[in-house]
Amino acid sequence: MPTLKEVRALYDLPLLTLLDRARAAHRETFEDNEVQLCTLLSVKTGGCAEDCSYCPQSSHHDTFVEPEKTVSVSDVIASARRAKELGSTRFCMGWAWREIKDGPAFDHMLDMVKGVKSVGVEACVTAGMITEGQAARLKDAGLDSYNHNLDTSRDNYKSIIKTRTFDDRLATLERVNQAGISVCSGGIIGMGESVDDRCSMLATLASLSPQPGSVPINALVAVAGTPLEHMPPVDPLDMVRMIAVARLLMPKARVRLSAGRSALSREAQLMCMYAGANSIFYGDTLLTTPNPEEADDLALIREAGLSPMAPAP
Ligand code: SAM
Ligand code: DTB
Ligand code: SF4
Repeated sequence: MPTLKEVRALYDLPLLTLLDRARAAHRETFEDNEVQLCTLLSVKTGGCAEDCSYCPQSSHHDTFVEPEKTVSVSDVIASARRAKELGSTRFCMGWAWREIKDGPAFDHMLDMVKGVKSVGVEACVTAGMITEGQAARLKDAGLDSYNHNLDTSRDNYKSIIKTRTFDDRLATLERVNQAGISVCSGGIIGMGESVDDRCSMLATLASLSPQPGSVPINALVAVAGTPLEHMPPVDPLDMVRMIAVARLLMPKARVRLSAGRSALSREAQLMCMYAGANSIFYGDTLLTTPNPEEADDLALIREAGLSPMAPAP
């Protein structure tokens, strides 16, 4: 595991030196100028039992999100098909659950994964804690990746979430890895954490074996009614540093410039990509909060000469 001191030394490099190093690491593994477009769909929205301070879907906070009826298997597959037509090569489905319970809802999840795979895109699920048996069944259904973010450092975890522990999180990631599903795990900045908290989270992510195949870096979307609603906006250069350090520590991972893009200028987004981000969520809504309009993203991609990642043959 890289030590906190080592990670902090990277984070504190002069920004342009950090960018040079991250970019060199990036180009060793990835196609230059390529960005993967991912579509997010909230299959089960709101009413979650966990108390994550940042989350508008927690039943502990009174926000604009109202619990909604779960999306049907056929509607999920139809939206994956639409996403592919629009150029996405990865389809990420979210459930506002603390954990997966066996039964009809889990059986539907398996059918959704099979259906999404048959469309010909990568399938990712994020649905809270899972057991060994459930991870094995998801793998059999063809799931490529399971998202479960560490969100913050071990030390800061208790101040953000009280209904589960950092070790619960790591145990789920271990089960995902054991089942042979690629781990997608990252975190959020802008929740009042220190720079050491950010670096410590990245050190833990980089110490997973194997390392995550996908690392989403989110800037907090401060939602009215959550305990973090008054957090000041993230400095875009902090996103750039986080992404560059993630790229250096996990050179083979797809680093995703995730929530918070609506608050970033085009220049800041491009700087994040220069630092090693090679994926964005594409579509005007994340799970429940706004994301840039498709047309604006397409214009940015075109004007910067980026190419959306091509679908697997
Ligand atoms: N319930 C599952 C879980 O927590 O693992 C899956 C869905 S949850 C919404 C997925 C991730 O979204 C969280 O781990 C968190 O990183 C991110 N997220 C949620 N609310 C956010 C916010 N307001 N700003 C930025 N990221 C957020
Ligand atoms: C991730 O790290 N960010 C995405 C995805 N993984 C599931 C979700 C962001 C959610 C932002 C708040 C919302 O829209 O509800
Ligand atoms: Fe529930 Fe996930 Fe939101 Fe936490 S982040 S409240 S577990 S939906």
